[in-house]
Amino acid sequence: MLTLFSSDHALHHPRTEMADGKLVSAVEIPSRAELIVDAVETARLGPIEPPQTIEFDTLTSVHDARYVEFLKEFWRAWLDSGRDPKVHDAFPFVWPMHGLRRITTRHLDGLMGRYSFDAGTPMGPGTWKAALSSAAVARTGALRVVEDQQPVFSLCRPPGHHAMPDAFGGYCFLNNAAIAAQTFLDAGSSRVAILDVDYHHGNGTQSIFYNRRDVLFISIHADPMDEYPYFLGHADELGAGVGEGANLNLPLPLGTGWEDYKEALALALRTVNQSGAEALVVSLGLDTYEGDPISQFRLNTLDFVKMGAAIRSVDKPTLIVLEGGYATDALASNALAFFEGYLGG
Ligand code: OKP
Ligand code: ZN
Repeated sequence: MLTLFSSDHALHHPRTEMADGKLVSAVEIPSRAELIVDAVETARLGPIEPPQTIEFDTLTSVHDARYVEFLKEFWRAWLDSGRDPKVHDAFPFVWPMHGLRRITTRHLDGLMGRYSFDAGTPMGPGTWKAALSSAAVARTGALRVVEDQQPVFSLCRPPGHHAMPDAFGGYCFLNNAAIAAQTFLDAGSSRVAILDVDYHHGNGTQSIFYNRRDVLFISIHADPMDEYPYFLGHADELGAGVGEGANLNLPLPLGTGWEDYKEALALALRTVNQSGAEALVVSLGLDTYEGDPISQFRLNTLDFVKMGAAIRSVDKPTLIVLEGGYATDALASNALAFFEGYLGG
């Protein structure tokens, strides 16, 4: 299996994030991707290649152009506003909600609030370049699936599934899975399914395609009544307009283990199989692991073998896109376990 990877991911290296009323150590850190790429290499899963450059127009096929412009110009604006160039974790802290106006301000704090939805997603000098490389890894992955008619692994970092049409959050800036799905459509697929198995609901991916029929979004995740992102990912969100019926959320209780997880996965896979989709994008989060530091499901390493095997039963051109997973001591083995099951190793 081909893996796409860009070392530019490491240009985004947050040290801290806002949580529990204080700054705590960041968990979405460069070693995540390094551990997985090393494992792919050591296990000889196949070639590891860099992505092609990605066009601005590709980004704006799923994101608002002014939002993408904001991300691109952020660090320059930070410096121009006279702020500390040594700071590398910048956070928004005021948002245009609850009747406040969604205005694009001159002040950078206003701009950051306009284009974000949480305070847990640090931005620094290299964030844009890293996010761009991650999107390119996803896009090139989809192009290679079309070209080679083989499954491909896009080893994306930073992750993407929380990134909204016009807002960053949840460690995500550009929606890699959405860009991949759109790439399949542009290459001729009439319908694409996205299966999101990250522990957290993919609110960004859902939002991007909520009013569309051509992309079916299916997500298995911790119940947002009890878990981030709280304000989206509930079972009654079914899609809207012509997209009604093209969105399926399968929230599960905190503490869920494989016995219950596999039932939800079977339902999700049946839905994918019956959807008429001509390609599949898997948003693969490894944070459903029992030892994940910020998550509360109970899958073990062997369960990832079973998950990989179950997902492989879908007979469609498939791109696997990396999302979350923060247990650095187990990321390599969990990724390899998934691919062992997926590739029938
Ligand atoms: C990104 B992905 C924990 C706060 C949680 C957001 C989690 C984003 C997860 N102290 N903050 O879906 O893995
Ligand atoms: Zn997650």
